[in-house]
Amino acid sequence: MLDELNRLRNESLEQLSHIWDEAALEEWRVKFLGRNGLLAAEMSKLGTLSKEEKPAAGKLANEVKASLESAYQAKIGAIKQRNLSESLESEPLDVTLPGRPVKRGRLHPATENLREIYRIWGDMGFQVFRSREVESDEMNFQMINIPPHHPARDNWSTFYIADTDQRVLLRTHTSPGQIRAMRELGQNGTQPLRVILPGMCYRYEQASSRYEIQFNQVEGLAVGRNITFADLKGTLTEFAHRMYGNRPVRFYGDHFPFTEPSAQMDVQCIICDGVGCPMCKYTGYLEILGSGMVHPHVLRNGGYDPNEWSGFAFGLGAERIAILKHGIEDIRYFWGNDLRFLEQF
Ligand code: FA5
Repeated sequence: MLDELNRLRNESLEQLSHIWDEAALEEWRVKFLGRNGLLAAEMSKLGTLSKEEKPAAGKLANEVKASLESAYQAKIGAIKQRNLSESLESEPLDVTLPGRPVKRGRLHPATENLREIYRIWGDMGFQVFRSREVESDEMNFQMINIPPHHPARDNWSTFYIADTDQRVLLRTHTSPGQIRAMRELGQNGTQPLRVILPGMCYRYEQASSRYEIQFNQVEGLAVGRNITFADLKGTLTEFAHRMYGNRPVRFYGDHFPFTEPSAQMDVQCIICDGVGCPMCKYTGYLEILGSGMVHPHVLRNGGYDPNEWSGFAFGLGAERIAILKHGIEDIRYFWGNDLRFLEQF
C-alpha cells in the first residue's frame, strides 16, 4: 500500500503540472481528492491492513493528502496569476484615458448665501454674534417692547415648546439677540457695538412659495453715541449695492415695536429691472428687510442710557434674499432636499 500511495502522489502531481485551466483543475480535484476519488479509495483500504502495517501506511496517506491539497491551492493562485498577465498583455492598458470624475460635495445654497452675507457685513465692520434658537417669552417679546397681549404678537405666530411659569418658545425672529448682544458686549452700556446675528427662526405659519415655517434671518445692530437715521440709510444702501449691484433702493415707513422710527427697505426687482413682473407683483421693487432706530426701551433693557446712546437695527430674511438674487420661485425648495434643486448651486 505504501508503494501504491507513493505512486498516486507522483502521478497526480505530474498531471497537475500540465493543468492551466480551471475546468481541468476541477476534474483533477474530483479524480484525486474527491469523496469518491483515488486517494479516498486508497485510504479506505487502511482498515484491511494488519496492526504492524497500519501506522506507517496511515501516516503516509495523511502526508499524501496534505501535499495534494496544498499543490491544488497553489495551482489555483498560479492559474489566476497567469490569466491576469495574459489579459494585461492581450489588452494593453491605455493610461491616457480620462479618469472617472469624482463627485464633489458642496455647501447648501442657504449656507453659501449666509456666508456671502457675513462676508459683506464683515467687510463693513460687523462681527457675528450667535444667539440662541430656544428663547424665553421675555427675550423674544417683552424685552423688545412687546408686552403680553400686545397686538403686534400676531405678526409672529409662535411655536411654544414649554409653558411653565416662564413660557419657552422657538425664536420667531433674531431680534431677542439684540438684548443678549448689548448685555454681553456692551459692558454695562459703555461700549459701542456693531454686530450681525444670524440664525434659524421659526413661525407657526402656512408654508407657501414665500413663507416657510423655518428660515434664517440676519439681524444687524449698531449702537453708538451719535448714530442717526442717515447712518441706517447709508449702511443698508451700501449692503444692498454690495449684494445686488448698483440697483436703486427705496425706504418707506413701517412699524415695529422695538424700533422708532421704523422703515422697510426695498430693492429694485432683479428679474424685471423695475418694469414690473409676477416676482415683484408688478411694483418694480422687492422688499428685503425691516429696520429702524433702536427704541429707547430696548436700549435701556440692553444696559444703555438712551439719552446718551442711540443705534439702528435691521432684520433681513436670508432665504428671501437668496430667492431674489437667483430668481428662485419657491422658498420651500431650500428645505425640500430635492437634489435637482441643490445641485444647481
Ligand atoms: C422681523 O422679524 C423683525 N424682527 C425685523 C426687524 C429687526 C425690524 C430689527 C426692525 C429692526 P419680519 O416679521 O418682517 O420682521 O421679518 C423679517 C424678514 O424675515 C422678512 O422681511 C422676510 O424676509 C423674513 N421672513 C419673515 N417671515 C418669513 C417666513 N415665514 N419665511 C421666510 N422668510 C420670512
